[in-house]
Amino acid sequence: MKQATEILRFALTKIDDFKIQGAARWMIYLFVVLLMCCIALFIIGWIFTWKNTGIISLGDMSAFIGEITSVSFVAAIGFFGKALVDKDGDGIPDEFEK
Ligand SMILES: [Ca+2]
Repeated sequence: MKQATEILRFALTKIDDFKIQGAARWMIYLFVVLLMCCIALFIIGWIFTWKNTGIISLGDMSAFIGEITSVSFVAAIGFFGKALVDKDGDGIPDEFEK
């Protein structure tokens, strides 16, 4: 758990390096937190099911891996990555200024 908080802290300091403020920044924070919570919940649920039933659900894990490597998921990550770029430093992501 301590390692997870270190990773989260590192990710947040990396986001801090970008010149982006206001609602867009909080939207990205919210997205990252919600995404990490969903992934953690799935993994916790998967382990809980494994412990209680003794059955390793490879189908569920395979579907999960398929989902997080899917085109739409990667596109969403790419979109939020582009939303962090603010080269002129006015607080509005350059992608939204177009
Ligand atoms: Ca800008």
